Amino acid sequence: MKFNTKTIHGGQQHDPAYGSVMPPIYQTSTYAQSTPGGHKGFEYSRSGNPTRSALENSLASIENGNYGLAFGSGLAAIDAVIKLLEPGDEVVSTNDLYGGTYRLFSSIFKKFGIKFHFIGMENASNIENYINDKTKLIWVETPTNPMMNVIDIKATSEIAKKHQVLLAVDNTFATPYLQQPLDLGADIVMHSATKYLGGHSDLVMGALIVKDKDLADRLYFIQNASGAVCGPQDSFLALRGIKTLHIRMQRHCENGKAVAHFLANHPKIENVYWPGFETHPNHDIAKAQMKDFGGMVSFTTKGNNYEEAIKIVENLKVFTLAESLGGVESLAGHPASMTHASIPKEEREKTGVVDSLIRLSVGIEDEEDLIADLKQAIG
Ligand code: P1T
Repeated sequence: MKFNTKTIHGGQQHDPAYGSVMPPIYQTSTYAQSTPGGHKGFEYSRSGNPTRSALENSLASIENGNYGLAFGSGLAAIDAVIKLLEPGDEVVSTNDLYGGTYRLFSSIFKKFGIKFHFIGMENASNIENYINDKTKLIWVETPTNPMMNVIDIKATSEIAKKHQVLLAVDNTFATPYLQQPLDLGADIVMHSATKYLGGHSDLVMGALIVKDKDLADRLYFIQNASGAVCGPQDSFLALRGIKTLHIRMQRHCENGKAVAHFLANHPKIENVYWPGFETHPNHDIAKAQMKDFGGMVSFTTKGNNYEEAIKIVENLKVFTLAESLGGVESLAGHPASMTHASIPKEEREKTGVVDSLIRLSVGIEDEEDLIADLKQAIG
């Protein structure tokens, strides 16, 4: 089955009871048993729910994995991955990454004795400088949030295999429409399904997808033991969102490209971060591992003026000033004061998250309206 067909049918079957084409929303916490342990595959909805299972099968299918696990948020999914580790273990992580992921690593798991090295991975060979016999995991976000750096997944997976450490890739920005990390050698794919997979800004959810049964069993144990699962209603919505992922992503990419080029030619704009430009430092890697370049674009204004950036995001009318990304509607954010405020100023400025940086999640509206909106807001 090819990708577009998989988004609609992958891992799915019509409901055996009445043949409903979409899985029913099994809004139940528990399931009747004829005798202790005598049930039809489900006993309690933290451990498993048929609507969530339908979603988890779809997730596994679209990422070319064998097992999918759905969580109550993207961070809950990341939390489960780090719980594979023990005190004393070390993680090599991308230095430019979602502020909440940085906060989870540096404020929660550091307390439990796990050490994180936040490093630039634009040149994958740099990763080896931080690997030692305590390293258990490489954590990669690509493209990164918000600087749109691109990391070579295949080269990173070769390093991970050589040192026998796990490689997890946060595929939130790219989605499996653009890149499929498991095929490039990653062990775990993670999503904030809140974003493009859900696609309509109406749910908060996370996902993990793996190929290996033992790893799936260990993650399922954590999912059930820690309990950060998503509910059946949200599972239904995510499943519905995934069915249009391919056509939404196609338009996100077209509009993202138009917006990136408009900004690059604007006299008041300093830098535009988008992997589709030939001048992007890892454009060749993006071209090799991604099908297109996505709908996320970040930029800075000339003079790096905080007040000017704030004025631009306040002036936007079609773009909504809001946290999050990946919905059908265009959103704009100011990472330094919003999504990445939990990273100390000194740290975030090292990776380029300066005061004038604006991040756009380019939606699927008409391109002309988006560009007219940016034009009037930038002035
Ligand atoms: O918000 P949640 O579903 O828990 O997902 C966390 C997360 C993980 N990984 C990436 C790359 C993300 O972008 C996010 C969430 N990001 C935002 C809310 C944001 O506006 O960037």
